[in-house]
Amino acid sequence: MTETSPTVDQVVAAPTYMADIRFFFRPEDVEHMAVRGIELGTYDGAKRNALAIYAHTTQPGGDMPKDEAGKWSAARSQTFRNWIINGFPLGTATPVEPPTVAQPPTRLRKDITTLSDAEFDKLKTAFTGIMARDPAAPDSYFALAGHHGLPNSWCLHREDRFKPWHRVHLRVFEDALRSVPGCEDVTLPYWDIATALPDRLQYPPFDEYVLPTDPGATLKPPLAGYFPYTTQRFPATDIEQNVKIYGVLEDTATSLAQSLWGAYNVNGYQKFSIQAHDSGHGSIGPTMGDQNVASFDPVFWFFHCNIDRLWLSWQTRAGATTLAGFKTTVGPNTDWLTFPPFNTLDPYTETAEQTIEADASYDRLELGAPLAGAMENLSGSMDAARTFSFRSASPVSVRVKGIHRLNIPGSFVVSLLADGEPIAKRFFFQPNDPQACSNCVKNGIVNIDFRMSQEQLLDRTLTVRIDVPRHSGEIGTAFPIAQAGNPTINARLLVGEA
Ligand SMILES: [Cu+2]
Repeated sequence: MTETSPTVDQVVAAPTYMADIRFFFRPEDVEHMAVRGIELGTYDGAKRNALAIYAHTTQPGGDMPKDEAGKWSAARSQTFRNWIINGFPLGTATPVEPPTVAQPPTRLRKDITTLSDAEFDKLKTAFTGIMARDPAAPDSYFALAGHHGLPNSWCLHREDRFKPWHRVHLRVFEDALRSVPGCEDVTLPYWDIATALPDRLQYPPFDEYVLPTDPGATLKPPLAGYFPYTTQRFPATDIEQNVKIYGVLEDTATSLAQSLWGAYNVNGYQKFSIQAHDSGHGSIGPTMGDQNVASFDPVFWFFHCNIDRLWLSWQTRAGATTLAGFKTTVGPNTDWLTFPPFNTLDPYTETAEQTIEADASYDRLELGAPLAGAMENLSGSMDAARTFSFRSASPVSVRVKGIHRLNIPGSFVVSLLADGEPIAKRFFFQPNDPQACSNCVKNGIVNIDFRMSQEQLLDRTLTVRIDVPRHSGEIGTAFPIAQAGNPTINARLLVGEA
């Protein structure tokens, strides 16, 4: 990987995988051993093969790596030995300086509020250009939005390939913008959702989109209800309020502090960034909150550009901007990343592993606070060989676990109530008829995680409620919990290695 260890070559008494050991293996070493079926590039691989690694790399006599420059120093071998003796601690990532890229990506994406008037005019020309194309043309706005929503619904949400799929989706859309005459160098700007909805997105062609044809008509059976259709958004002040109510910025901050990419639906960067994404969708409007049509609202592209920027921010913090670096943050299962057909991103030809090294750069990444210290790797359970301690500041994870989302007719809101008063809410983004969405069906059972402080919960009675905002019939929007697959509520005090 291009990232290098923050520690100089000296013995580390209490090394961890994330802070020290993962930097000991060069991409060429990992590749070289992978062909022999020996995995060095992940935590599990390094742990499993630790004794053999130690024997083959320790001098004198160690025969790996083959080249003189790659030989391990006595200090490195001792550090590795300490890691084995201490029981292979995983630890947390120590944010490293952004790697210097030999050739920075040519596409620089900027904050939409900072575009010059000329740049903004060009962006308008590009959007207007693709919106005016025949909806049947593959590079029309209608067709490209239809990759994500109706009629194709190829988008991968709530699964491991969510971020890779959307990274390609954005680039393909940007390519279409660039195919408009005079817009060859245009890039898609982002809207930083931590700031109010920019004025610039509240006027044509960015305020709304009128569907030129029925996106449900070509489905078998046809899906009614989306034609005629004009995208709808909440007023900017409501959006700002919703972003707060749904904890979008909290989940984003939690995601950026994670050491590990994590497993889908369970932990790590993924878990909290997907939650923040979903809640962002729900904050913006009825169209953005409905997976069938969200991508037709022009704000979708600026919102998702920001999601991609946040992903690159996390990658940079966690030392995960290269494929080798990224793999050190992923758990034992990397099939979704590298093993066909589990890594495909239909309809695009790229596979998940090809999206890790970003093809665009951003004028600003979120590299704030955690850069000063370690990131976190908190969990509700820990290897008995490791030491941990409870602190009064330890957060509590309240997980609403096992929600059968396919039973729920549309996007929904999960609220955590203490003594009957909502203390936190999260929005879950899905189509109105999730049973008809094949990607949804593959991940039908989901969890929502609330990360709370102990004071918010102590001596209070906790309950959960599910609402479906688009249903506001006689009984209101409440959805019977029992019909959502009888989810359980798990509360766990989160601990890290002491
Ligand atoms: Cu989205």
